[in-house]
Amino acid sequence: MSDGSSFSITTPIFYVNDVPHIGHAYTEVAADVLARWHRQRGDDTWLLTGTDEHGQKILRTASANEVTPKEWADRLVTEAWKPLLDTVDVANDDFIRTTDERHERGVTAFLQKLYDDGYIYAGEFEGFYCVGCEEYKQPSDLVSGTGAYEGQQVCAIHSIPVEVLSERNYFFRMSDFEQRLLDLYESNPEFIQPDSVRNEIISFVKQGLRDLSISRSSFDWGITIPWDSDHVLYVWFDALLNYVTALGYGSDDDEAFQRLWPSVHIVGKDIARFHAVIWPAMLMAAGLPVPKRVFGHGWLLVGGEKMSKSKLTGIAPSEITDTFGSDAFRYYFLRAITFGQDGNFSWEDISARYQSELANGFGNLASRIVAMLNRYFDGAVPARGPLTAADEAIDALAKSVTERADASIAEFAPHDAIATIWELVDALNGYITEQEPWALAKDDAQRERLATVLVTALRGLGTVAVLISPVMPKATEKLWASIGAGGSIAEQRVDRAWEWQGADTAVPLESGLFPRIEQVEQGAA
Ligand code: ME8
Repeated sequence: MSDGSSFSITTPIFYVNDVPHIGHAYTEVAADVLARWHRQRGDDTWLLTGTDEHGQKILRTASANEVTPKEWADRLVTEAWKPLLDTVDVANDDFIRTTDERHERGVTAFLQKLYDDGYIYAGEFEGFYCVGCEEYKQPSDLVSGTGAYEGQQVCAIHSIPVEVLSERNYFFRMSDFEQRLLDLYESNPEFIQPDSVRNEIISFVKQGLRDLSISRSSFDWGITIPWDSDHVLYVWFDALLNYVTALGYGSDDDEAFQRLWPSVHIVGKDIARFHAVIWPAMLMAAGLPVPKRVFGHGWLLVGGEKMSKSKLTGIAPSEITDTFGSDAFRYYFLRAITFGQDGNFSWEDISARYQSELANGFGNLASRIVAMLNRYFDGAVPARGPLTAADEAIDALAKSVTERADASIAEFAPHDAIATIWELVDALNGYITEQEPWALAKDDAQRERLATVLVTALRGLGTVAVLISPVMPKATEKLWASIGAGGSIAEQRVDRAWEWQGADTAVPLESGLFPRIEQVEQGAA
């Protein structure tokens, strides 16, 4: 990608029935790191997130709390979901709520178009529904219940009985799109990633698609079907449309839609099917372009099980950021887990990585270089003399790390990008140990060599700072000010990170980049 490409990326919009846990924060952070990286390579970047507020799950939670569903949603958005973005330092460009007027308007226009074009018809629905999943279920999706639900068929995800529905509903002709979807997956292998998710979706569609029930008439918390006010829209049909209504689809001003659609969707693999089957079929029916890509990341596991609030394994993001800070949260989850695979969270692991990779690896490197420039050159950055092979190797590595990290991000592999950046951190630490600037400093005749070593290290450090800034915006901003580089680090080009030549001055870091953690709370370990 070059200057001026557009990179529009989304997170799922989250249900407001409960407060966020680290699984939600993980999705937010992953999308934010990709967005920040693209922004810092000059792409016209747009990060969308938001909340999914209709449907029975939220209606029931609100009733249980004796408030209206809108009051409940307002409370959760204000007190929990928007604050999450600050907690983990997400720089989103927009936040859409499915109760926004702009969303309801766009959804209504979309539905009417599909109805007018014959893609929606009235029929009888009989089958199962899981309110936890907000999903229609096939008998094969159910498992035998245990404990209180012994003898009953329950949802395999929520372990609670499903509801039996028998309603007159409107249906979307999804079965019409079976072959077109298979053609899409075949002709565009990148459309669904990673391959494990892609294979699962392909085999699901190959089993045959049924038409989808898209309306409910037994409750009224949802968007009214424009031609039949007794029905509200099925919550997933409503929610998926957020990705285009946020860009102005169905309004007088759809400039953003024209410029930024299609987007890349980052979702958990649990909801990849909705995004890679129902959503493109809806778009095909409306004659709109399908998403650029659907990336289904893995689950955060706690004690080997998918972490979830309903199973009481949920950990609030602030439990981690209060101890380690938002930068370490972001670094840890993107570094420790291969993006696209499941990963176990443990307090021991985050503590160990914080200490060895952040405090000792990167933090010490930065403090040592800045301190030596101050001690030996009063913070005035000298010019480099002739380069040795060791200096040239550092310069060359900075360039190759920049290029490889950029390529990894383009492939949605932030874990690889970070591991690559750490090659440079480790090489710089090794270089300083080998070059022994403290020994050079004892000999006046080695003044030029000392300058060359420290400035070579400083340049490498600047490259690391720029490259890791989308992951750790706060620590790198502080470092950028200390090495006197000028401007905000968020304005630096990641794809040119290796070109940074060093500044004129370096001022001491007021405190370490990664303060010592005295004791780690192991509450949820
Ligand atoms: O599904 N590990 O919302 P939701 C990793 N409203 N990610 C996790 C996770 C875990 N243990 N648990 C949750 C919905 N997530 C719909 C989406 S989009 C048009 C509508 C993350 O609140 C992951 O991204 O149940 C998952 O897909 C999402 O939260 C589900 O959030």
